[in-house]
Amino acid sequence: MNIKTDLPEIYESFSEARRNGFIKAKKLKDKGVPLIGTFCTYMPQEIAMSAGIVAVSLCSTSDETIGEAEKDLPRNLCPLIKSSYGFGKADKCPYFYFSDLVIGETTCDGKKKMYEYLGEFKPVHVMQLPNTQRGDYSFQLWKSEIIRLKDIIEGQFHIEISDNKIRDAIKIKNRERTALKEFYSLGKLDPPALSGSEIFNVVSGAGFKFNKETSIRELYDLTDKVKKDYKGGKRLEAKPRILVTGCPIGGAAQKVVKAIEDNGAHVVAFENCNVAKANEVLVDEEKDVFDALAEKYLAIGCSCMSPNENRINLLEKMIREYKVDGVIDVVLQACHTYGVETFSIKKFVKESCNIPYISVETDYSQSDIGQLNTRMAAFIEML
Ligand code: BJ8
Repeated sequence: MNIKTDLPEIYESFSEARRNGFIKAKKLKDKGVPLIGTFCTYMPQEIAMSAGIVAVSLCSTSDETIGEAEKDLPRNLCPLIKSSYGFGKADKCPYFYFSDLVIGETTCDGKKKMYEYLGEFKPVHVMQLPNTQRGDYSFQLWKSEIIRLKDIIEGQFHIEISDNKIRDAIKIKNRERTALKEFYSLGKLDPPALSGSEIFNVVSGAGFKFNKETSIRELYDLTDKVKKDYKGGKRLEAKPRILVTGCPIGGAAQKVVKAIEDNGAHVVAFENCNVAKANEVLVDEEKDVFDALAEKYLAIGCSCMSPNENRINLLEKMIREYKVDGVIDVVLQACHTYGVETFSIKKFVKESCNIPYISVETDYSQSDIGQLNTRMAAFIEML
């Protein structure tokens, strides 16, 4: 059953949000609203929101500008990094074009070195992210970097950001995360109510809805509609249930999700940044705002952290809650941190959760689609 056609227009509005957002971004700029471009989940969006600035995720998910990037960067580099740089260099990303400031973080080596070059096309501020979540010194460094970000935004845009404004932004962002979680938790239904691609498109699209109140309302409307239809008997055929983890998989890398779905399984859960990694944990609304933001964002379980226990903790919880039959770990070509981490994730999934695991390395080209289909079919066959 293709449930997509039965979903309300809201579904389309989320799926198309990134493209429709180009015009909205221009209108906001025309009204004098500043835009900040971001690349990573570690960027504390509440700081931008509290200044009345729109934070938007920059183009980094297609191979369109990789050729341009490879004139300056090594070919054997993660496609996400090459794409990010290429869009900036070629000036082909409307969000990059409209951004007054770009925020990067010292996550992986390739990204932090790339930001040095990106600074030639736009003002770039790089937040110094610690490489470990352990120890008070890491927490204090990250907290001071969040305060520095606030100071830089205040200086560049001549805006004063009060603690109360940050607290208000924390509350809105928490409400958005809760609405997103209500929606993507529909993946827990067994048999599923909707496909993994549909879940993924809505959650990714929400990042390009600049009016958070409207977005939150639409997410609840959509969740209610799916639940009502499910009770009425609209459900997908039962198939093996897959959790996808690893590198971000938006845009071109979504081909992996398609290959899973085309070869007889459902993706019911996404641990990646695009879905759970960013939204599962809320910001504490009672604490000092900088303590609370530092705590939430530093706890993100990305492979650039050493050790990275929080990824394992989230995986354990999701494998259990979503009744997962197999885990597929997606590694973008030349991503060393996620690549090296496949060893510990495989061990954890197979030995502690007793379910099958496979890792796949891919890039943004279409050249490995045949190979992806073969590998996914073989993996799903044995579930
Ligand atoms: S918090 S996952 S968005 S860093 S895939 S560029 S790590 S070589 S994207 Fe990421 Fe932030 Fe982590 Fe999330 Fe480097 Fe690997 Fe490329 Fe990566």
